[in-house]
Amino acid sequence: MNTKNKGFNTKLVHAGAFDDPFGSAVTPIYQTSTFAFKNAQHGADCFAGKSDGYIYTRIGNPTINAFETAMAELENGFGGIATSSGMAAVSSVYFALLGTGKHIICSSSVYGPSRGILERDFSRFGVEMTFVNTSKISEIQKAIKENTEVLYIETPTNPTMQLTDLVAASELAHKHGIKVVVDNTFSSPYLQKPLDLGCDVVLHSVTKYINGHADIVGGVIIAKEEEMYKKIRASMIYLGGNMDPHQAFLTHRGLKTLSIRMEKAQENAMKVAEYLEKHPKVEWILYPGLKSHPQHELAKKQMSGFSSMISFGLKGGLAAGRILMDNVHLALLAVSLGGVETLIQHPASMTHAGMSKEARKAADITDGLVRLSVGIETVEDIIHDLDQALAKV
Ligand code: LCS
Repeated sequence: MNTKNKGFNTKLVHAGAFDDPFGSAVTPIYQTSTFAFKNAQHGADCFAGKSDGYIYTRIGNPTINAFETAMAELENGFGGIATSSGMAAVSSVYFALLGTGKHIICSSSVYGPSRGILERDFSRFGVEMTFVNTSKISEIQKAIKENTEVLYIETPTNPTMQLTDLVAASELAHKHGIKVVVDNTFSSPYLQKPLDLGCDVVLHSVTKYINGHADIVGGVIIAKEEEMYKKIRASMIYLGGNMDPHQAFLTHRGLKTLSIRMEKAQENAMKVAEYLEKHPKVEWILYPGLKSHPQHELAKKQMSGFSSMISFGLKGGLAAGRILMDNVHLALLAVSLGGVETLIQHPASMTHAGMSKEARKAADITDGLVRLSVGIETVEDIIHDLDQALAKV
């Protein structure tokens, strides 16, 4: 079915599907590493790009391609590139767009390894980098250099929930010929479409809201323009960070319910955030849906909902947070996020432990910060769980 002009929910369910010879209602798993050519000429034509046809699963595969097509339609981009993990998506984009002597500006608070691979590995190849709070457009402006190639933004950021104005950031970057890459993991295209807001590339850890069931690790990149799409796909193929067909099948299955999962999760998150905000043991809380969030107005403008990630700190800091995490029963004490189950974790000792203490401080990732990924369980149960654990603090 051609879903190009259909609504978002129709795209979630049908985009990417192709005519199956047996009429299969869902895209089958083409669990194969390679594809037979009709003859030698066909093989040569496939490699020369003169004929459509699959060659080898690292290069392309019908099951993976169905998911990539769906994601490109949902993000309003030219094409999608599915990867083995969110980090394979991040590193394929860096690999494609950076090089010796090039400079990248990156949000200071991003998922730890998205920053770590720049500091530890790309720096070894002569890539220059500046980490700034991209929610302040003036800080981006100050960081721009002659050789700046890429502006890499997470919004909202993991785990500090800072938002960046994507329209303003893209306008500024494009004036200087800089490409804008957005990690849209925390929002998903259901709530935020960076390419529509002027950005050039969007990527996801599909491990999170896109798949939504905590049973795969994966990633995807979507480029707005054909040239950029081809450049990143070529790099992904050489790096070898492709998704596999079974992973693509599961992720595409999860994707179909993105909107109803997100609606329920964010409805729950709003109630949990309101509960925590009033709790006497909570010192501070950041949730874009709360009026107290410093960028609540930007969230309303740029996103169509507030997602289900909450960061907060208790009076008593880390010691109090540890007691809370050790006493929850329904929420799993686990990293990752965006699944149907509620998760709680401590970024300074877990997801962002790889950053130096100074870098964490500069990025506002305090030792007392506790991160909650609110799931779709009965909200009274989630609140009751937090309530009984907070009573022990
Ligand atoms: N981008 C963001 C915003 C993420 O949160 C993560 C993983 C990645 C990229 C990397 O994706 P992966 O390779 O894991 O699929 N974030 C995690 C987190 O906050 N806890 O565990 C993983």
